Amino acid sequence: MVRPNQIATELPAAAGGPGARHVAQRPLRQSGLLSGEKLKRAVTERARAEGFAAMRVAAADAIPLAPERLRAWLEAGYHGDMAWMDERTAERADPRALWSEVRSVVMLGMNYAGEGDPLAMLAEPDKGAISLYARRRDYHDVIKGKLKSVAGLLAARGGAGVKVFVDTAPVMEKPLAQAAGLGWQGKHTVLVSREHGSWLLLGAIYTTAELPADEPERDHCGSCRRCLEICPTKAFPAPYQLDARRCIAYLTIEHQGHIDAELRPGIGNRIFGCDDCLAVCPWNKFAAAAQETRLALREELDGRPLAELAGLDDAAFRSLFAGTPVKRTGRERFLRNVLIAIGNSGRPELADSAAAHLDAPSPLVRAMAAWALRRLDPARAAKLAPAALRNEIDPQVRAEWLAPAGHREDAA
Ligand code: B12
Ligand code: SF4
Ligand code: SF4
Repeated sequence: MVRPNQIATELPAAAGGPGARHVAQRPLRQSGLLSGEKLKRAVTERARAEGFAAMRVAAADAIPLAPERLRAWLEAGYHGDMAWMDERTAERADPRALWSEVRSVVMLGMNYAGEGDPLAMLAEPDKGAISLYARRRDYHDVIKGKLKSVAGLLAARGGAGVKVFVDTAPVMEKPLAQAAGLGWQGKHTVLVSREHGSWLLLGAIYTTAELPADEPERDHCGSCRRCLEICPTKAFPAPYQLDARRCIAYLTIEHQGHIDAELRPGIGNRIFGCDDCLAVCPWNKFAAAAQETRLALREELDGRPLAELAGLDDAAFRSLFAGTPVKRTGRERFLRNVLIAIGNSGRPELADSAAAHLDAPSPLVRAMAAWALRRLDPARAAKLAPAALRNEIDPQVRAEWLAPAGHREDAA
């Protein structure tokens, strides 16, 4: 998951990144440098010590199908309003276009499996379900620091240039991870590992070192279709293809505008991200719970009452979600999501929580407050509508008040 304003800061300015700077500051003692298998072994040991569950290497030219596949995905419009996915596409699809000197790509995976059923909260519609990756410290911060440590060793012991990436740069992490043999891209498009199931977060180190490449992993999905069938918003036009515009992760995290009425019921009580297609994968049975303490789950974030979440003011929102990916999305979009969950809850007692936001400064929030109230307490909404419409100038908020009862999303 990426924010456009982070792309630039994610790319180390100096050609070698932090590790290379380290090298440049010291005279190279050529005799002490490692190469080939020995260097790879030293890097693997450091990766293990930093808590990575898996590490493997791909050659820089290992994803020849990526440019065509990325182009097809973008041409289909599946990226929605993530305009940054349609920028720097040559660099994204080929590591050598991003950095001409790169020879090897070290791919690393951090296990974030939980202990219980990741979908348990979906059975409690008056509570908010937050996806597993987001109920903890932001992985970008945690993994970036660890990647720098591994890259630093690679630079110091191999005399190599390095750049580190986690999520926010034009890098196709999943195809690279498959090419390196960390796992394969399942039919849900996420990388699945035979040891860790769907629960690996990825990071990459580009390096000028020629490291021995590992074998790519092959597809082990077989005839299984579980992930495709469970998707609540039917976001897979075909196996191995995701239309992000219909994916709840995109809608609740990346999408800045109003969420289409047709898609709202499928969102249920998922207020930040979605784990459904990942959680049903049979390969998860081999996954052990995450050990990395800096990625420890913050249990208190799971299943908070929607009424409480809708009542958080800005300071309380920031304090509750400090350090997590939820905070980055901001309170306005968070409230939009919470109000959709309230509208989906089927609990008339939550109507007050919706009504409390009818006069919110943000049209995004006002619109979803009207939608939720109309679903939970149509009679009260009908009484309030004339006054609301007299004062409302935003066309999309007006449209929520004026949509015919039982409008199209109820048929979805
Ligand atoms: C954009 C993005 C999103 C978008 C789009 C997701 C997508 N599938 O592209 C949205 C916002 C929806 C999203 C959601 C999520 N994301 Co995200 N996201 C990214 C990001 C930044 C880029 C992904 C990308 O390049 N997409 C473009 C398309 C073209 O690439 P693709 O999915 O690889 O598409 C391939 C297939 O279509 C394939 N293909 C096409 N036809 C065929 C045919 C066959 C036969 C085969 C085999 C393949 C195939 O070819 C394409 C190229 O390889 C990456 C980080 C990064 N820089 O890589 C994280 C990343 C993929 N996200 C991640 C996570 C954790 C998630 C969520 C689980 C979060 C959540 N719980 O809510 C969900 C998962 C939803 C899902 N089912 O994908 C992790 C996944 C880790 C892993 N194990 O794979 C990543 C790698 C971030 C990280 N550093 O860990 N994400
Ligand atoms: S994350 Fe959820 S909405 Fe997105 S594709 Fe998977 S199941 Fe569908
Ligand atoms: S649920 Fe089945 S089809 Fe989907 S990724 Fe896992 S094994 Fe593949």
